[in-house]
Amino acid sequence: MQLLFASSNVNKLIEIRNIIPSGYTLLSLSDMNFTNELEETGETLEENALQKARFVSGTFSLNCFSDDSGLEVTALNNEPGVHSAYYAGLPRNDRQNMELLLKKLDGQSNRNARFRTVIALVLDGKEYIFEGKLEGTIATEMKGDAGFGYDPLFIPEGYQFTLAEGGMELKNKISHRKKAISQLVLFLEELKLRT
Ligand code: ITT
Repeated sequence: MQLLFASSNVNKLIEIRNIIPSGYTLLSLSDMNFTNELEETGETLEENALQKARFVSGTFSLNCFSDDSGLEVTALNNEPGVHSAYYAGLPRNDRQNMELLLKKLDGQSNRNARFRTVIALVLDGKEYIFEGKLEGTIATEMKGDAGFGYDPLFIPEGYQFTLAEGGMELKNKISHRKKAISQLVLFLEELKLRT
C-alpha cells in the first residue's frame, strides 16, 4: 500500500520509515516536489494533524497521513504542547526551546512529562485519528545526540538516560510515534482483511 506522509520534518520521516512494516510504501512531500512548511493554525494536536492531512490529500489527490506531536509537561499545564516547535519563538530552534524549558522548570520538583503523537489519516476521503504517548521526566541538563527536538531532555519512564542517549533503535521501539504508527498499521491491516 502506498501512502503520502504529510510532513516537512525529515526526522519524523526517517523514524517512520524505520518503524513502518515492509508492504507500505511511504512517499514524502519532497517526492512530490513540495518544499513549503505546512500550515498549523489549530489549538490542539488533533486539529493540526487534521489540517495538514486534509491539505496534503486535497492538494495531491492521494491517500495520506500526518503526524502532529508535542511535549506536555505536567508542572507547566501541559506546555509546550501544541507550541512545541516554536516554544522559544521564531525561527524555530531546538536548543533554545530546551533552554527555555529548563529555565521554566528551574527549582521544580515535579518534572513529569509525556510526548504525544496524533496521526490523522485521510483514506479514500474518510478521516481517522490515531494516538501514541510516551511518559517520562525532564532531565536537568541536555544529554545525548540521537533523535531530534526535545530528545536530549526526555528520560522515558523505566530508563535512567535520555532518548537522545538511548539511540534510534530504542526510541523506535518505545516512542509515542511508534505507538501511533502501530495503531495506524493495525487499522489498515484490519481494513485489508475486510475488503
Ligand atoms: P510537520 O508539521 O511538517 O510534520 P513539525 O516539526 O512542524 O513538522 P510538529 O508541529 O509536530 O512538527 O512539531 C512538534 C515539535 O515537537 C517538533 O519540532 C519537535 O521540537 C518536538 N517533537 C516532536 N516529536 C518529537 C520527538 O519524537 N522527539 C523530540 N521532540 C519532538
